[in-house]
Amino acid sequence: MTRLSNDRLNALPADVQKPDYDRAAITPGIVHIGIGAFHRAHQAVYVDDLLKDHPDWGIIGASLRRPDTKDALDPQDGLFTVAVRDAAGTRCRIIGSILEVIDANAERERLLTIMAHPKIRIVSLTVTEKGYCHDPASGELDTKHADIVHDLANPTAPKSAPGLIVEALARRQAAGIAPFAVMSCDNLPANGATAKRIVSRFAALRDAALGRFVAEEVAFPGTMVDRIVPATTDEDRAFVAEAIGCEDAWPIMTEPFTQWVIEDNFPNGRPPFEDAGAQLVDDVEPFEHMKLRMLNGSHSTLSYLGYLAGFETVSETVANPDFKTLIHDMMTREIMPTLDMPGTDLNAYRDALLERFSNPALKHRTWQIAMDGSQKLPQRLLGTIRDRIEAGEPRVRLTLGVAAWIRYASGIDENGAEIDVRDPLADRMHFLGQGAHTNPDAMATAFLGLAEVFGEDLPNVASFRQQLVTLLGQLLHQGALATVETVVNGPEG
Ligand code: CS2
Repeated sequence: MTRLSNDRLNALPADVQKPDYDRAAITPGIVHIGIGAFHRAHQAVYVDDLLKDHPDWGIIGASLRRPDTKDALDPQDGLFTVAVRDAAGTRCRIIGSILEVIDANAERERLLTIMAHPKIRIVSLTVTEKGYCHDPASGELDTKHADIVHDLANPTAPKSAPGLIVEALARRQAAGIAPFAVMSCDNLPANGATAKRIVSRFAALRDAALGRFVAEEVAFPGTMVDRIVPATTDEDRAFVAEAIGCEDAWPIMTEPFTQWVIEDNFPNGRPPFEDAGAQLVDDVEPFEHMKLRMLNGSHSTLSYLGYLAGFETVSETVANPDFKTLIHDMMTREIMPTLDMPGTDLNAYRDALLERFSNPALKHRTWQIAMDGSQKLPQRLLGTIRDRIEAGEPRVRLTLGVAAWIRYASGIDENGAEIDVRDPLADRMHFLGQGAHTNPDAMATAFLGLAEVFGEDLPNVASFRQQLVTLLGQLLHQGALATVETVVNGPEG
């Protein structure tokens, strides 16, 4: 079968949407680091909508870890399919906004040269939580992180996202070129401020004046990003090939819903993202808070409990009435009271989330969401738990989410089989869980000792610890299905 490429665009079936602009006329304005599935279903689509009228905002993508996206997209002239799925069917659209993908490991110098070019006015990021090389509990740069140690020793040939950004900014400063804005699109709390703290600290460790320059002169607009994007399977590839009449090595499968809230802080210019449906606001933090706690907090809870209960996907998990009730009540009774969102109908937001989780056409695996829990838990569940503790309010469902993570991260499932735990702390957590499956107290104590997850405060809150041990005991002795049933029908708190 022929491969998707510029030459194929005119031969696509009529129901497949394709770029409405001349790709040859597009020039780059954005470098995006972390060119994974999420970026391609989200920011790349918004930009694609704008290029007809704003052709100087094309995207150059970079991957820091693996060359697999480049390998897939190079033979396709950077084109790929976004397939939007729901119960009504699948709609395919070809996206042309990514002009090129650079493998940072193979072409680091060229990537830095491009990032330092005056035409690049935004460097955006989806490098996932762990790409920030930070301590998730405190949000500070982890100066002992292997990549940071490497980049401080080799500042002109950096490997990490903070290292690349600072080197490119230093080159621009030396050449008298205005800095680009650094736009984090990751699910981190206050992602703009967090990126700024991490990147300026790295710069200061290189050189105090460079640190001041980054802290004072570089804009780090915060964003809230939202679209559910399950990993692509071979079945999806075959489906898309049939629909578009040619082969796409890496189509992206996603849901109809998409949301992007952006702090309007781009001194060096930006495309009119609002024309493509983004919301430009002065303060993005309340939106981030809402999304991280409501959507991602529920997602993580469903993924650990669902996986343990033997459910493969999120939609299968919420098809179980007890799991759905658990999440509904967790949002309503334990999360929503911690949010300050005047003018937003949180009940409607919750109902829309439950609807999205139920989308039967999306095969979003619980195992996929379960990845990197040590990096995700602080902003998804633990911040909410802290607020509930402070308010003296019940939090049993949130704590069950944490207990399920511990149960999962210990690496053995309910049938005694090994779990493929993907997490920067996987080895340490496996060690902590070993032999502790009959002793919830010992297991909770061991995990609560992970200061980069729980901080110094939570392990000392006796009521939290106690409830965690009880729930972990139930998970270990009765299993996830029975535990969820007990919590859903049990007394509050
Ligand atoms: C998910 C997110 O994998 C995960 O951890 O919770 O990727 C989620 O699908 C997105 O944040 C939705 O916007």
